[in-house]
Amino acid sequence: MAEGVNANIVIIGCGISGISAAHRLVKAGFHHVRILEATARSGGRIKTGRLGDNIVEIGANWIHGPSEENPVFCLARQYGLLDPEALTPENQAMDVGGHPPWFPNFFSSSGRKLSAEDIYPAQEMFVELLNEGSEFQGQQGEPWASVGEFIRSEVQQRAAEKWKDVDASTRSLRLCAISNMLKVECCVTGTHSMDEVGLGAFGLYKTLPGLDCTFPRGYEGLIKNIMSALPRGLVTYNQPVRCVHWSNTEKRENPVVVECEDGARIDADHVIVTVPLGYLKKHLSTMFHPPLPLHKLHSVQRLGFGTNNKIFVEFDVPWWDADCEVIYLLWEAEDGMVDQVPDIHRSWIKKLFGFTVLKPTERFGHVLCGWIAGHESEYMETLSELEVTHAVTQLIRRFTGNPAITPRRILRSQWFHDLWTCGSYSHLRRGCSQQDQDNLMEPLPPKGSQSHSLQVLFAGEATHPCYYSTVHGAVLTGWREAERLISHYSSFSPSEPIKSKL
Ligand code: 6YU
Repeated sequence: MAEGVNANIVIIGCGISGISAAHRLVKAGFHHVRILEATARSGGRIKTGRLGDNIVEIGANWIHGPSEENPVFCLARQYGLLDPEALTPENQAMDVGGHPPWFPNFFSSSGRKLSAEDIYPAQEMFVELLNEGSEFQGQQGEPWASVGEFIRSEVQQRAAEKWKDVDASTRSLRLCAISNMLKVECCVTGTHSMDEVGLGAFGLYKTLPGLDCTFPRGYEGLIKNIMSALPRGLVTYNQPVRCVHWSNTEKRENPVVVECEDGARIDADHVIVTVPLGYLKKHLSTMFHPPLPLHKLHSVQRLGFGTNNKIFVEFDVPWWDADCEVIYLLWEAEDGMVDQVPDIHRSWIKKLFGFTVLKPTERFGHVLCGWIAGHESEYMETLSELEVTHAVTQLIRRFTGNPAITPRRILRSQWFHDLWTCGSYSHLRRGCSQQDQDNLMEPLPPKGSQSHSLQVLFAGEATHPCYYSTVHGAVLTGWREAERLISHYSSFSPSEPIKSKL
């Protein structure tokens, strides 16, 4: 380990995974750790913004499953960043399987407020199917390739049986609700359509107990607190990396050279790559020299990375119930269990499943967060703020039947067009397996090479085997790769050809 502490370690990306890796390495005594970050800020997809006087989260929103096993919860508690309710044993013990029991309001496209009792049987069936869909993991021969196809086929059969005595209009409404829930799931999973999400691997994603909670003063507080323990100057901002030059053979001097956009070349013993999978997919042909081994390259291409965006909308007065936590918008013609719109340019807004209500009202005023995933969401990003405001206003007027409702202001995220993210988060696309995740996280040079020098390591949310797409997953991958280096040097014998350098 004594020699290891002098190893030059470059981390690409100052999101939570890069910061977590740096933190662990610095704590373990490594002196030469630096982070190269493309943008002018730390945090990556953790990004707190403002809508008027309100704090809003442009990126990550919740701690999913805030309980003892969740490192984000433990850090946030340690730094005093959470409300007292989130810390209670009751909150930590609530196991909701990733679907918090929020109190809903339902509206239909003909301007009616719907009775929740009419919709509940559809919700119940949908959640049951999501749970069943998770059980094919590890078994051979799932009945359908995708979660979307599985849900549609099962709902068709079960509805014919269970809802046979229900009147036609209620049955049709429930099928519209299934369309709406598929759109919700597109947001949760970060995909264009649930038909793109593999059924066989769906169960790989694991939830933790604890009722999801937020950071009352913003998620970026977590970043600031972890960063404050790192040496000053450890991060170089506005320093995008263009290419990582690695070597398939053992080299004594400068095993890796990191080439930056501005032409700077930085020597390193080890590089930890934490760029988002979306960025990696887009720059796959230029980011590594030599190119990634084929098995790794194919896995990067196979794994899914989609878009989920938010549209915050502020009102002078609420048009939803005081206890409402989520608003679902059901299109009455959508009884075909669809989660994609036929003509994106004309009807992209139909993909927005509805809104979550920012609580508590005393803190936020009357602010809703609209959710929209997929290509419709990517198209929304290309429109002006005025066009988005117009579309959202028309939508709300139509669903409430109130032509006077006018938002005070809006703010939307644009993750697909973010140059350094290229989407929102990862999922296991149809055809993917655990092997693809293993390939993605495997260091370079790969297994079977002459060299075991851990030149390039891979962290970031997409590399976590069961908490991908989350902040806690990203933290754990940063720690994992830091530990990989720490144990590499702990087991290091002085005769091995690893050099040290200042
Ligand atoms: C969570 C939540 N949440 C909403 C939205 C988004 C995400 N997530 P980073 O990208 O942070 O860092 C990489 C850095 O690299 C970055 O700074 C770049 O600028 C830099 N970089 C890139 N290229 C570079 C180059 N060439 N050179 C140098 N630097 C470069 N997670 O826990 N709770 O509520 C949400 C949500 C709109 C966009 C989220 C949420 C995801 C997290 O934000 C994300 O995982 C981490 O922040 C990633 O950190 P990182 O370090 O890896 O990358 C079955 C099944 C279902 C599965 N899904 C269920 C879970 C649902 C996920 N939840 C999502 C929901 C919301 C609302």
